[in-house]
Amino acid sequence: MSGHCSSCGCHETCGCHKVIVNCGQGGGPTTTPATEPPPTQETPPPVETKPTPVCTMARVDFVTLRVSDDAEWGAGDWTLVLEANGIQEIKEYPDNFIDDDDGIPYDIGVSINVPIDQFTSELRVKVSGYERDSGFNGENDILPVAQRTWSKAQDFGIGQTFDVSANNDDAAYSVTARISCARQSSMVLSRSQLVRSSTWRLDREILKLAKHKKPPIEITDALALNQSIRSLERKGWKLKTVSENEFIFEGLGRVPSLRMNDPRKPRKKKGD
Ligand SMILES: [Ca+2]
Ligand SMILES: [Ca+2]
Ligand SMILES: [Ca+2]
Repeated sequence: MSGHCSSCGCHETCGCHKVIVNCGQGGGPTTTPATEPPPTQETPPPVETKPTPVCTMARVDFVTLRVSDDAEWGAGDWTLVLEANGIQEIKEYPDNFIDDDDGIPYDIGVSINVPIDQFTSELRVKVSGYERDSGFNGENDILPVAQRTWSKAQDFGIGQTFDVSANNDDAAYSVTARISCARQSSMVLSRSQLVRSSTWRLDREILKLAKHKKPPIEITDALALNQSIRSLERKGWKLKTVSENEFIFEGLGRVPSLRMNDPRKPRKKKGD
């Protein structure tokens, strides 16, 4: 191939493809005249953000217990069974600790981490337990089951604080629980995606400036990149690492979708 170059008469450093394009006159071998790329529109790079999981580990905090019937003549002896997607923790209160006459919330202070992967369809928060009885008092009193299920569509209840309550003949109570994301997921974006998602906004900004007869700003890749990073930060996604062309963000909540083009279609003139 380099032989083509020299016979073309171009200076030595030129590449073969350039030779044919630049030195057509009179010249060198025209073996492959169609080397110039066809004038097709540059296909836009894939614009979707990678569908990484939003939260890979949810945390359910069982915060407080309120009791309106303690299942005992005096104060009750409660054992709570706390559950999130089948993972159990036991909270045992001391004897005579739970008294519906108190009318106060009792601390629970139990957290359960629930892994979330692509097969997880829901997050079920469940409370059950018993009021301890023995001897003269007979068998334990079974506490009614209080539960709530959050679907994947509800983002597994992440960010929610809520009460579950239940009652039966023996006992009545409610538990306040809170779901948060314990492990943040990451989002990987390329430099060109980040630049592109801000460039059209900056373009629009320039039009606005022109309309108000203000001096234009110079759009550079660095400026656009910086704008995108800051905009993601405002949405709760922090730039964690940059490796080669990949920008890795960590955040909470839904992965934001980046808009790559101006959603406003250019206005058509009448008659078009
Ligand atoms: Ca009892
Ligand atoms: Ca009582
Ligand atoms: Ca008891």
